[in-house]
Amino acid sequence: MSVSYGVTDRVAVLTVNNPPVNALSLAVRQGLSDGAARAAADDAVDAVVIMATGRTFMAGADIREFGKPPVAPHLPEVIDTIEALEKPVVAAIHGTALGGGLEVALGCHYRIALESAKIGLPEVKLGILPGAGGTQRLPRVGGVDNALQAMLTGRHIPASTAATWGAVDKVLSADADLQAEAVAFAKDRISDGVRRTRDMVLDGAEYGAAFFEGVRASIAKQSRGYFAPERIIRCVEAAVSLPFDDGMARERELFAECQANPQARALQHLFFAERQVARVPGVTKETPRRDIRLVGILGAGTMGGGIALAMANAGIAVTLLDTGQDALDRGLGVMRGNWERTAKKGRMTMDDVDRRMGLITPTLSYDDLADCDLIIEAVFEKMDIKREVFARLDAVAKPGAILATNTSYLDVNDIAAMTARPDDVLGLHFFSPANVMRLLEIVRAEKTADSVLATALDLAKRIGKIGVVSGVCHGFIGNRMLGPYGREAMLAVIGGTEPQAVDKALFDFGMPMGPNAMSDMAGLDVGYFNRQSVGRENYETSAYDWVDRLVEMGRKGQKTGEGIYKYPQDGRTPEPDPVVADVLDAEREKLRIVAKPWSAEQVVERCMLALINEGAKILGEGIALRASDIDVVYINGYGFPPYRGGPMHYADAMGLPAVLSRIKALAVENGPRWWMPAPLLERLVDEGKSFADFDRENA
Ligand code: 3H9
Repeated sequence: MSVSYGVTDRVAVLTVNNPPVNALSLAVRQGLSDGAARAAADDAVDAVVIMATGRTFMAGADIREFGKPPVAPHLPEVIDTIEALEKPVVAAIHGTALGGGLEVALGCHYRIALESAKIGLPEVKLGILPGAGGTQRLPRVGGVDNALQAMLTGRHIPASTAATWGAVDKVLSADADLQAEAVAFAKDRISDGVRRTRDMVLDGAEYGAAFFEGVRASIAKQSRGYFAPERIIRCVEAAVSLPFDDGMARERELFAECQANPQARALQHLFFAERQVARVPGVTKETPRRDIRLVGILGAGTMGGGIALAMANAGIAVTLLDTGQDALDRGLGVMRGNWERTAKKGRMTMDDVDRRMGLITPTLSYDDLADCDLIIEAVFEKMDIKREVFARLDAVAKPGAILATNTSYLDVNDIAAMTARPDDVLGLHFFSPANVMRLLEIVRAEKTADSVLATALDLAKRIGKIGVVSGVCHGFIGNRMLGPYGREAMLAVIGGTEPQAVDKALFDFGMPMGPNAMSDMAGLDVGYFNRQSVGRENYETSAYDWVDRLVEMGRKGQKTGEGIYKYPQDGRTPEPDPVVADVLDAEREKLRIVAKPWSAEQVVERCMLALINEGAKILGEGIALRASDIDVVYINGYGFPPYRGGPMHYADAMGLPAVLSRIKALAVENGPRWWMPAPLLERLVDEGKSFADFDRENA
């Protein structure tokens, strides 16, 4: 039974039971509808409570039903039936009342919630909008500004905050008996009668065109490229200017527009992709985990310091080792500064800052790492140094400690072989700034034990990261794909496209910044040294020789004030530099290249096809477990626009036959060296399949 019906003290209690999150599947909608009708007709009932069992109130519509033909009763009708009851209806909320779940609660006449509960309308994250009255009812009960904030950010709002908005009538202590309290509350409402949200009148006078223009301006930056936010604003414009039923009709129309937009499919793909990453062969609930209480970090620089911040933010104690007192002091100073800035913004107290600093113990001695459960090295990216570090760690670490390298490119099998315990070794590749970026690539080496991998996956969750497992290869999933993408961008420049035009094309596609600006930010010398170490025969020299000239001129990017761009204003805002144009001209002459600018479409197409083809190779080689894992990596680590679903979903949306035929055409135009189609891509096209099919078949 998805919804049970019981009567206590003349109050009907409808209890939803649809684990794991009580999504509003067809059976639940039917159950609620039937339950409401039964309560209406039941002479032994004067009031109604709607609640849910398990870990949460209803967390929304069943996302798995999206894209399938809708089956009645539809959620808006179910909610109308509940709201129309002549007996007071109380929603009793625990866990999270999200999306359609909150919309059910808003259709009830009253709402009570445990202190630990949260409410929210996170549809925007799925590329849609609240489509069961949320856009019309939340502004009425919670205020227009609050409702807009909730719907545009998708944030979860604590019950106590929702109570200050008027969206929750009573907050109960977290350990209260919710059902008993709800029944008592409902009985007390019998004399008050029903209170229908649809009948609440919104005073539209305050909310004219200027107000909504202000809202649009305030979200312009974070919602760049997204389809749903503008439609949410239009729904709220309707809420303040139209009668309830007309507002509902407008919501229906705009909801359908969102559902039909490819962004909805992309974002819903991402929702499930982010939940798939934790499914890893060899790791089950039963796989033993190791206890991580104390983490050792080698290197107090930007990366080590960022990892230490991430650990301490999650309440995990850290022993931070560096080779000199100055480096340690500098690192600790940067960390304190980081937290103090957060405190100044009001997001933590100075006591929190002190508490977190108290979790970090600096040291200059390897011996102090002896108690650590996990040790992560973030030292200079050179194999000789890593080898030495791991040999020393092997000597001091306690038995069972996990040894991790934060290398971005180096062979984790080789690093593991430096120890007598390769099964305890893995890669934990954080992205800078490590306390901010959500991605953590977890590199499973040949001998990494399942328990080590399982522990790393759990730890990722504990520190608020999304952990994606990668096999061993040069650059793992993300940086390996970045290579061909960057190559095409740099070829566009030497081919005659201005750096700012290349950057604009990819920015307009939805990337947070273009590859030239990104290279300047990361430091042009990083790639320079990497190219020197791999050797000229292993990369497309014409793409990068002009960049190497800049580095040799001392132009290393933002840190030297000049790189591909110059930065005279504030050290961060790029401006084109005629000196670079001269360098490019000289290089073109040397290479006998006649400058012919690429169009924006050409830039985007070649960069994306390069990314997709490399992704397909990574998938075919088994470095990534799923195409959707690659999407999660690229969105969370490299700023790929979430509303395009990641490079592999983007390829599926283009159609793999079209992708393959363009790659083959580029191989003809430019030679096969960089454009050999990935064998997996060819196979999938032969079989008439997509990357999503590949994932389904390999699940
Ligand atoms: C909506 O309501 C539209 C309406 O306005 C209009 C209708 C007309 N459906 O996240 P977890 C699965 S749109 C189906 O790991 P947690 C999830 O895939 C919806 N399945 O747990 C996973 O499955 P598996 C608006 C769902 O404790 C399992 O449940 N609502 C749904 O970390 C556990 O999930 C939302 O966007 C769903 N709605 O977090 C809320 N939700 O085990 C989406 C979850 O097979 N949900 N699953 O991998 C969440 O934000 C989190 O799941 C929640 C729990 C916070 C509830």
